[in-house]
Amino acid sequence: MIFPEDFVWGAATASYQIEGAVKEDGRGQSIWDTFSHTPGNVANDDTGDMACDHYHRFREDVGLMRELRLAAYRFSVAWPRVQPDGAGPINPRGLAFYDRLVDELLAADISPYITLYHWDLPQALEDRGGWTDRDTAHRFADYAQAVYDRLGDRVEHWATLNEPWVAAFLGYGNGVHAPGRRDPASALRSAHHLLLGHGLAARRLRTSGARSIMLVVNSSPVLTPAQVNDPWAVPGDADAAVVERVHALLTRQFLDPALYGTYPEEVLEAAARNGGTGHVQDGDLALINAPIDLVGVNYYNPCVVEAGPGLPADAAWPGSEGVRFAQADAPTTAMGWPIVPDGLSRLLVRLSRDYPQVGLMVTENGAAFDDVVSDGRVHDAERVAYLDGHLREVHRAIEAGADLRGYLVWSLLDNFEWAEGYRRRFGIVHVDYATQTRTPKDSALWYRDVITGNGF
Ligand code: IFM
Repeated sequence: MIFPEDFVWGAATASYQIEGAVKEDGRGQSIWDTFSHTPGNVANDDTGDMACDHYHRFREDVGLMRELRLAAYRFSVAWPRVQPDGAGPINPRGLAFYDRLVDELLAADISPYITLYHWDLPQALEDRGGWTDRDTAHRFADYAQAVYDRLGDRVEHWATLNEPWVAAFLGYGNGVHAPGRRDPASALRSAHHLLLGHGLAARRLRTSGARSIMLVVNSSPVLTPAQVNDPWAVPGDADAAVVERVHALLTRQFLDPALYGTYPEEVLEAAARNGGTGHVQDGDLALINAPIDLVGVNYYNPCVVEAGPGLPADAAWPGSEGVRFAQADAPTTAMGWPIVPDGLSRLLVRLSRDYPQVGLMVTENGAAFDDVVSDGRVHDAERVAYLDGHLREVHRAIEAGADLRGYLVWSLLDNFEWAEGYRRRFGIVHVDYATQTRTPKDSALWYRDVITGNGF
């Protein structure tokens, strides 16, 4: 099972999850600093204050990437490091960190893939309304420009946003993520302003000369319980209707505006029932529909639903009235997420048919398990099986015609898993948080061999 010659193999991380050094070199406060320091928001009241101390250990971490033969490393830039208040003066010491990191990666022959926004909004912007405020989209474009001006001479691959669905609907909808607001209308407004920020930033990047621009979404195939184990199962009319509605709320809400300049009816209806559509101004959709090259797909598990007549909308899913979110009949990871590898090929094939104008890249895929170090090794056989199963489905999607450019495992390192804190380990490299010792798990060594052979 050999992958295309130019297939890109790599790993991904995000700033707040690994960097630590939250008060260093002029970094401003982010919404995740505020949120994690508010007791009760994060398991064990963990915070990203230290995380993997990557800010000081990035050279060691790049060394690990080189040993694992990664060709690409996707990381995010912390907006409050670069622009402490989210507007106004740029902090050169913050940018200098990413400058050093990029140079270290290039010296190791690893391509940097930069994500400009992976959820650490400057707190000063949140104090002015955060993503519910249209102005935040314009501030994001200015910040993107500042990062590009410093790194664009060496970095080819740029992603604007990571998982805007999560930022909007967990951040402003059910409040499980920062900033912890719970209001469906705010979540829908935020989703639109995130998209507007994407469009404005993508245009600035393109005009400045960026060669490869990407939007990264968390996407899942939406399936009925019967479809999880039987791809040929045909749902009844009521189930089929909720499947398509949830697909529109999860995936089309972001990719239709970005790639076609339109909103699905289901999203407009949800907005009409939750505060109205006044935040969508004339010309916005044309701005959002900026030319991009790739869609990044973060896949972990399918979304399983069936008709649930009379049920109210879930707090994270405005527009989901009458939908029952169901369990998949499948084994689960330590997150309780069902393991359904062929969900990935089903998803990739559908996305490549619905959006043929862009290439696809799996920008995150991986799993948390309860790993233990023994005699300097971590025998994470379950993670190896998870990655093996999913990579076979990536290959299957390519054979079915999907224009798939690469695969980035989530994550390089165990790290701060948002509301779950440090108790969930997604890394292929184990991190002992007390000593900051890194130990490549069996999955890292296995992945290195897959990369070396460009397949199995
Ligand atoms: O850790 C997160 C990441 O920040 C975004 N995608 C999903 C991962 C696992 O939950």
